[in-house]
Amino acid sequence: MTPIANGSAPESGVRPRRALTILLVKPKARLATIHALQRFQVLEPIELGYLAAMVPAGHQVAVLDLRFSRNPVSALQRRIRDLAPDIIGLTGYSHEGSIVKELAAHARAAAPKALIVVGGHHASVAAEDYNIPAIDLIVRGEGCLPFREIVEATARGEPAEGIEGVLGTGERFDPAALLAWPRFPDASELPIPRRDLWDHRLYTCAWVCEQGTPWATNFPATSMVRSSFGCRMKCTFCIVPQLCGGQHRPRPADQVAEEIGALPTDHVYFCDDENFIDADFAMELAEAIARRGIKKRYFAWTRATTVNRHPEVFKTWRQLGLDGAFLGFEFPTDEQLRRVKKGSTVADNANAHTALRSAGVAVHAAFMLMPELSREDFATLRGYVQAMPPAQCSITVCTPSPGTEDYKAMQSRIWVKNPHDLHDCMHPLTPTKLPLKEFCGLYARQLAEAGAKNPLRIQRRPIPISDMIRVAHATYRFQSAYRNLYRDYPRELWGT
Ligand code: B12
Ligand code: SF4
Repeated sequence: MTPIANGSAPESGVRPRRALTILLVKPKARLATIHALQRFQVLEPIELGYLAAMVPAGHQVAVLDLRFSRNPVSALQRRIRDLAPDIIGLTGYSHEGSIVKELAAHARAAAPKALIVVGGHHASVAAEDYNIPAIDLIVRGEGCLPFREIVEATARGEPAEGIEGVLGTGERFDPAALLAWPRFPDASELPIPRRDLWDHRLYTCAWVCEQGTPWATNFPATSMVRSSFGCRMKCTFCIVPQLCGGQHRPRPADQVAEEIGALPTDHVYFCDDENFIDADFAMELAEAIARRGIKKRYFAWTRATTVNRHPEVFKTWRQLGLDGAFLGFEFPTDEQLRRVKKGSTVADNANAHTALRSAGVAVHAAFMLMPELSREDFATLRGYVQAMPPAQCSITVCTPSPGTEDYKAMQSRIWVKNPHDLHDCMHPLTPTKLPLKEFCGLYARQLAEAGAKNPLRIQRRPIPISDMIRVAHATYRFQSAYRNLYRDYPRELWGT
């Protein structure tokens, strides 16, 4: 059972009138593709840890991660019965939007007096979807400060109104508020997430590196750390430029280093949008970590152009323990890269790949498929991946996030009733040129072939038997989830 803990944030001058109990919930996804992904990687509910850290002292907070529940609805009902929460907070990505609404309805039935608040990516980009009676408040954007104000108002017995970034529902829902993106707070105002609210050993990640230690696990317990927000680039399929106004905003380096030093795990997955785009900050953070003598392993997201401009940053970070870097390769041709304003070329990707590997950093190469791909286009991608040096590959389908110009442009062609339900970046949202079933078959085959490029497979280093079984099982489930993803569509769209 997840521990309950007292809120830890210092009070901001207003004494709580009533001690509240707060339950924060991470939903369990419905799609088999996401379950398959989670067999390789299931990371901390860090967004809930952030919110919990903002709850003023004197209130009680618990985190319920339903990803581990066989029956999420009864797990939620049980927890509500045990805790009788005054506030229930739910987070969710777009593909979880319907699940969040269902959970909110169950929560409402189980705790009719509780305030039900939703936040997370779907709330930020499609708040109108949450305008239902089971939900009281919708928080858009960074939730720490608004959540704290919601808790304080509720403790005073006042309605949580007029808080920036917070929308009421029903008659209080204000569509005009959606015209502007929520502003990001000063990064230094954010707290250190409460990681004591979950068991860190549950959160593991298939760890990629160029030279692994014999018999070390492939799935170490991993913590997430956010060292910055946002990205300066403007790729047209990505929501980050809107959410962060095109700015990259680092947290104070010493604060991040302190947080890393106190982590319960040796492995750190950075959940920044782009970790190294500000080379000065990247070096400052490296310095702050090195000065404290912190020894951890790191995985971070970056761009080819960042690597090529600042190879020295990656050499320094390699010495600190950077094992792997996520690079958005996206497409195998310059024409496709230009179309999404990626700001890099095929040659940039290849150079960055070589530079990282020669520094000893393994590459996670992320590709996207366009729904319009023909058999020849799939063959081009196959050839490209086959010729590439070793890399852990991921392949998604380009499905721009709601809120982007690309999403608006494709909206009239969306071929399913509730696109949010399939918005896991693996389900094509517009018609595929090939019959959908064939598209899925080629997609699964491409993933299988790309899997053979994984440095971990190439190393052939001995791993624990339990890991071998886990990898074999996860790979089988992964393949079949992708081959069969057409089944998530109405039968008439499957094609022959
Ligand atoms: C790290 C990351 C991952 C990690 C792990 C995330 C995790 N915890 O499991 C991995 C690599 C596994 C991953 C996977 C996926 N991801 Co991802 N990921 C990110 C990334 C880069 C950072 C997310 C993060 O952890 N941020 C740090 C936390 C602290 O911030 P936060 O989540 O925004 O939470 C704050 C606010 O949103 C708000 N808030 C959140 N919840 C709540 C709840 C309440 C009640 C309140 C009041 C406020 C609130 O306050 C929080 C506190 O700071 C984002 C990009 C981005 N800019 O956020 C994409 C992003 C979230 N991912 C996205 C997607 C699509 C996916 C995948 C579906 C992609 C795929 N096919 O692989 C999968 C799905 C995973 C899943 N389990 O469902 C999209 C979501 C789009 C959408 N509209 O939903 C994003 C925005 C990327 C993008 N550019 O489009 N992801
Ligand atoms: S895809 Fe990556 S590089 Fe492009 S805008 Fe989004 S975060 Fe930045």
